[in-house]
Amino acid sequence: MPHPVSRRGVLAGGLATLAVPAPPSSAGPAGETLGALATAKGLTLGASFAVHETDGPHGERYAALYAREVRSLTSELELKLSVLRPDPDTIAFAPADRLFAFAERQRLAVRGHTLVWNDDVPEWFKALSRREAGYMMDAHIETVLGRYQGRAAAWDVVNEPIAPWDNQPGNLRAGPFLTAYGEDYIARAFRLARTLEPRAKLVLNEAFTETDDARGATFRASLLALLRRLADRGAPIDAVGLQCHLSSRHRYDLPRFTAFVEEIATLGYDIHLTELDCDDGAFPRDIARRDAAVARLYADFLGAVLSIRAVTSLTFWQLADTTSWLYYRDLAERPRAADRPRPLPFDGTFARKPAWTAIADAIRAMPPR
Ligand code: 9MR
Repeated sequence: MPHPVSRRGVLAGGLATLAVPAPPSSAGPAGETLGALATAKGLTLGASFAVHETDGPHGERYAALYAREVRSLTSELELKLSVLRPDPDTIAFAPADRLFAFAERQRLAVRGHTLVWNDDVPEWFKALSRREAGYMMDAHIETVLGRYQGRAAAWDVVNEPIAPWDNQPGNLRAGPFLTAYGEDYIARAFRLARTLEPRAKLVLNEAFTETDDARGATFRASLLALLRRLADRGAPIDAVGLQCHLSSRHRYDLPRFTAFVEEIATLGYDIHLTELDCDDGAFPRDIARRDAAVARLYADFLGAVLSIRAVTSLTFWQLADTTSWLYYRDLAERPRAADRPRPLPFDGTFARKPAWTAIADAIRAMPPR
């Protein structure tokens, strides 16, 4: 998927230590945070976090929002191959080191994202021979897990293995890892990860399974078939991550989607909702109506999916509208637009939106884990 250069450029920031101020009054009564509500039900609640955001003008408020509202951080950029390995001779650990340090200071868990993804691969890596790419996959997993051993609660070991448009057997995504080892790259990555991380939850993370259309149906069927093949081979996978980038442009059949989630659960996996947000581009322009429509989609979706006890973790893709990938993408594509995406539970001033209330209500209503 595309990534605005502007976000990359700022990743090289220094090792600033952040003093996190007391929560602002908008935090509401003590304990009234999404993280606390979820913890009381046995659900881990988190959000993706981009450490360079803490260097911006809103850095302290951004850090405070995370420290207060969530229990877990997913690295949005810091552990990706393109960030960690900008060229063959460099391993750029500084951004990920900062992220782990922040999480540990705030006593937040980390979801490491991601070790093996046939996308967002740097150009030099794409030029490797098959053998070299295979060697590098193994070395990358060993290097990254070796450095952060025992410090992440979960790892998205393999991200987005399915891509029907690549026309590969099993609808697998093409790329250097598939080329190097064939489908076995997936089981191999998990086996290797398990040797270094005996306790962390090892996750296979996938996109596009949610919608009620041909693409959603293909992703659901392909993922279930892949999970069965991986189970047959004894791949040490603990949980399946469903990204859940919801959109105003798509239709959802929630009974059908929850039946699919139940089927994953019956295969013996936990389910992590890993990247929840809502692209509101096709909702009404009026902000009150738009926010209400986003809140309704969150309420309907979470009301259905959180009823399944095998869903043990819920992560938003960022928390505030103005740090969302959708916001940055819109800024790049429509620099002069007056309206911007509002996909998340907090607005650009980090105040709660109706979506926050809808999410809180869904967590209050769900059965405990
Ligand atoms: O939000 C992320 C964006 O800032 C990056 O530029 C992009 C490429 O690394 O990845 C985005 O996050 C993606 C995630 O890693 C995998 N699922 C889809 C997410 C949104 O594109």
